Amino acid sequence: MKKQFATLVGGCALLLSIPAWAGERTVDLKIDGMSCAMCAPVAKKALKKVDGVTSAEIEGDRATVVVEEKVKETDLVKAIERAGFTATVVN
Ligand SMILES: [Cu+2]
Repeated sequence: MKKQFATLVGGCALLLSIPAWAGERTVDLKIDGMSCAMCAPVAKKALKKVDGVTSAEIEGDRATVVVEEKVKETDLVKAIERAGFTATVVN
């Protein structure tokens, strides 16, 4: 019985890690100006610093950012620009 409960909790944690739950949405950005391997972590850090950003993943020149409802696309673009890159919203 105890073991079953643990499995259930584990399952819930997994569900919560899926971005598309209430009050949040995913914003895809195309980032220009990332010229070396160190750029992606810098851009990722900049995105994560924005208030209301739940997660930011960068792959190639694309960033997938999970944000709370209050976050505007322009907030993300500005954060990227402050970090020295340019960003365009893809979706
Ligand atoms: Cu770089």
